[in-house]
Amino acid sequence: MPSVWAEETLRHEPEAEIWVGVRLLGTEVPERATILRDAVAAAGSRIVAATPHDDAALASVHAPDFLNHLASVYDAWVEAGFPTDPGQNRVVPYVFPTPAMLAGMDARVPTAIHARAGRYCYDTMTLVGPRTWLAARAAVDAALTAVDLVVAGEPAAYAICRPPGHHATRAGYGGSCYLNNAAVAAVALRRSGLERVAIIDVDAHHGNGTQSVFYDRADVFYGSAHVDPGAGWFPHYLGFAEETGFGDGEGATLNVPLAPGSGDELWLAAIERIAAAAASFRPSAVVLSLGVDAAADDPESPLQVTHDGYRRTGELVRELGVPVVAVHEGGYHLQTLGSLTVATLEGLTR
Ligand code: SP5
Ligand code: ZN
Repeated sequence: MPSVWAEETLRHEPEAEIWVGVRLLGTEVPERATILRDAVAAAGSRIVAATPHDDAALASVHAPDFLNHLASVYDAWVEAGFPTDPGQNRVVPYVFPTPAMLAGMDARVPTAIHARAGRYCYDTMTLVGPRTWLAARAAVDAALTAVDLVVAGEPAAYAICRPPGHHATRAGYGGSCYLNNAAVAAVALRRSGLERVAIIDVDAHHGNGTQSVFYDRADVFYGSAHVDPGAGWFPHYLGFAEETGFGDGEGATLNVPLAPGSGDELWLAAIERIAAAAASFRPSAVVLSLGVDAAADDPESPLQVTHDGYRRTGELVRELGVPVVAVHEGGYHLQTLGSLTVATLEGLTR
C-alpha cells in the first residue's frame, strides 16, 4: 500500500502548548512524521511524494477569510513586534469572541493582530509559527495525493499528515489542528464522482471539526469512537452520543464515547457499531481518520487499546469492501506510534 510523504510537514514547529495557562512542551512534534514514514517504509510500504494540489477541495471545506488568516497571521505577528515585546515567538491568542463575550451581538473585526489572533482559534494549545501554514498546506496535499491514488485504482492509500486535522472547523483551528485533511479528502472523493463517502475516525479524541463540516450533509457519514468528552477530555464540548446530524444530515453522524480506561473489548464493540452504520450508509469509499492515541501508552488519552486492537480496527474498515484513504491524525507516544500505525494499516490491507 502506498504512503504519501511531504517533507514540508516537518516545518511546523509549535515548540509548546499553553495548557491551563502553563507553557508545556507540546507532544505534536515534527519527529512524529519521520517516525511514521520510517515505520511504514520498513514494513514495506511504497513511499510516494505528495504533489501540489489547487485549493478547490480545500476552499469547499474552509472559509476564505479563515484560510487568508492562517496563511498570514504569523507574518503579521512578527511585523507587530510580538517576538521581541513581550517576547512571544508564536501566535498565541488571549481573547476569544465566544458567545459568553458577545452575548448575542456580532463580533466586530479588530485591526490589532493580538486581537485578531483569537478570531479563528478556539484554544491556547495550538500555536502558529513561521512555517505552520507551509506544513498544514503540505499535509492537505498529502491527503489529496492519497485520494488521487485511490481514484486511480489503489484499494488503499495512507497519507502521513502532520499537523493533524480533525479538530479544524470550517473557520476555526484548535486541538493541534489547522486544516482538516480528512474533510478535504472526503470532499475530493465526492468531487471525483463518488456519491457517498464515510469518514471513520479512530483517533482517541472526537473529531469535532470533521463532524461540524458535514453535520447537515446527507452525502458524507461521520462516525467516531473516542474518550468521553464529558469525562474531561478534549474537545470537551462536542462528541456526545446525542449528536446525530442536522437537517439532511440527520442520522449521518454517529458518536460512540467511551469511558476513560476502556480497552480493546469496548473499543472494538464501538468500531463494530460504527462500521455497521457506515455499511448501512452504502459508501463508495472510506476516509479513515487514523489517530493512534487511543493506545495504552499514549500520553494524551486514557484509553487502553492494544496493537491487536488497532489491527482489528483496520480489518473492520477493510471488511466494508470499499477503497480507503487513511489520513493520519493523533498519536503521541514516540516509541509505539509507528508500530501502532503499521498494525492498523496491516489490518486494512490483509
Ligand atoms: C489530533 C489530536 O489528537 N489532537 C488532540 C488534542 C488534545 N490535546 C489536549 C492536550 C491537553 C493537555 N496536554 C497535556 C497533558 C498533560 N498530561
Ligand atoms: Zn487525538
